[in-house]
Amino acid sequence: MELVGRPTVLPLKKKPKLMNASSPFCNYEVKFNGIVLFLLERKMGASRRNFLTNLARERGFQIESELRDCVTHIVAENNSGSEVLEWLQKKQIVEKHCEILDISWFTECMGAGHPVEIQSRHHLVVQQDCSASFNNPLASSWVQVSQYACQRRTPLQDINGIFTDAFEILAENYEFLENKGPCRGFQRASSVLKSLQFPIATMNDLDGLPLLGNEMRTIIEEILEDGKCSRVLDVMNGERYKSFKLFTSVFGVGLKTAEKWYRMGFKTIEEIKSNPDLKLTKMQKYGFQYYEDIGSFVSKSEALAIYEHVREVIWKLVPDAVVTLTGGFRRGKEKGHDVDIIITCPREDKEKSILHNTISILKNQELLIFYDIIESTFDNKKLPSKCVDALDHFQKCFTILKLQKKKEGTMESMNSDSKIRNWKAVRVDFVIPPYKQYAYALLGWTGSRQLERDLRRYANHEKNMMLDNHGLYDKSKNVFLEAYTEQDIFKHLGLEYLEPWERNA
Ligand code: DCT
Ligand code: MG
Repeated sequence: MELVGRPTVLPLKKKPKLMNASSPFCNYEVKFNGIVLFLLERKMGASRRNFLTNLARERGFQIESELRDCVTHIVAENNSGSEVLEWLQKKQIVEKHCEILDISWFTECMGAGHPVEIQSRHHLVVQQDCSASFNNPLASSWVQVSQYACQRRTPLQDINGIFTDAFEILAENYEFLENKGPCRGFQRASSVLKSLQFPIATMNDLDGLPLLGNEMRTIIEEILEDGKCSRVLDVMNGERYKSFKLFTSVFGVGLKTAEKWYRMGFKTIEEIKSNPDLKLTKMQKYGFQYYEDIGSFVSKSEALAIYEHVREVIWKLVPDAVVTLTGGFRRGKEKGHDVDIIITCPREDKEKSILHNTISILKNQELLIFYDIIESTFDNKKLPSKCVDALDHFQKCFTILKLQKKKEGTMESMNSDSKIRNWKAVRVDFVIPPYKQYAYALLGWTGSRQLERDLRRYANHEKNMMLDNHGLYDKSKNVFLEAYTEQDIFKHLGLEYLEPWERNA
């Protein structure tokens, strides 16, 4: 049985069966128009309700003693959102567009002497049995929290960051230990919390949420009580975690190299950089040389400046080329660790020459610090990969480009070396799919990684299909499904479309 946890702002459907009169006996001065309160007597008791009613009226709030049409805010004490709903249902009230709020909002209003802004913590949360939602007209518009990120809308703003940060540190630690199972478990749990539109304030708020096992609940409970989790702090202070975090922050350094350097006893970037015996790849050499630039975030305006420059270069070569800024910036992020650009052309095979020509122009413009071209091994007859993390086979290029600074000294977090130069080294990735695969490549490169994994899992487990960055294969019909837009792909999968900024899973 899946349960639902949502705050209560109720757009309830169907015809109203409310009392029609609108405050005919309002014999006190109303100071705040447009706000009409109703205090629920249930669990509050008649005498406290009377007392609070008089108090609010003295302060100029309109309070109705019956649930009339004009009521805009229902305030309850010691009730959950579900209990209030049940009460409304019993009263056969099937339509009411109003806020259902906890007494804390009312108390804050009384303290302030005026209506205070409603925060998500003021909303009462509903735990709703989904099987009941079919019979329950109040709940029919509510969506169950799915175990798949592609069935959840996940905006950029994460109001449960205190929990998701903790889960992500634990996931990362398991990744460093190459222990995939618990790593995925924490990543998925974090992703579920990221999709919530209310902050977790009590353990009851977790009721019905998928993928939150006892281990996760214990951590949430500890954070709710202490504001921190000792297990997470221990991980963060662990030597292995600290070293892996540091080493993998260098461009070109993966888990294997990090493991090697950790075993060799290195602790700092300087130690590695200055050790003549270490054989570094070209990528790693540049990674160390521009460590500070690359390690400082790329801002959205920097990403746009690079994207627009590259697009101009490409359009001079191929005027009808499609050039799209993708990755985190397409999802609305304000900063990222790199710039992801996807390039194609509607004219068949015309995309094939774009990358090499673009690279030579960037070289001539002296903007190219480093590049590594990976040629395409894409085969359009091959079935999509079964592995949810499989990389694609399109032609691509990993680069470090020089981004000209607009004004001297405008960039923050520059080291002394980069203060003298008028450019910043930025990581830029290019991927060049054929036009027929563009929509799949765009969906894949827009991310987030968790969303991509869940799209693939969903296709496989729920639709008997195989999805990757190259295409979607329907195993029941033995056909590849064509798609020219991301909307086409969501439609093939029977999913509601998610805008890029709703994919921050
Ligand atoms: N991706 C992919 N294959 C790769 C690398 C990435 O399909 N070889 C996908 C997953 C997410 C997306 O492309 C962009 O990758 P990143 O740049 O790593 O992620 P991001 O969301 O852009 O994060 P950041 O803002 O830190 O760059
Ligand atoms: Mg990126």
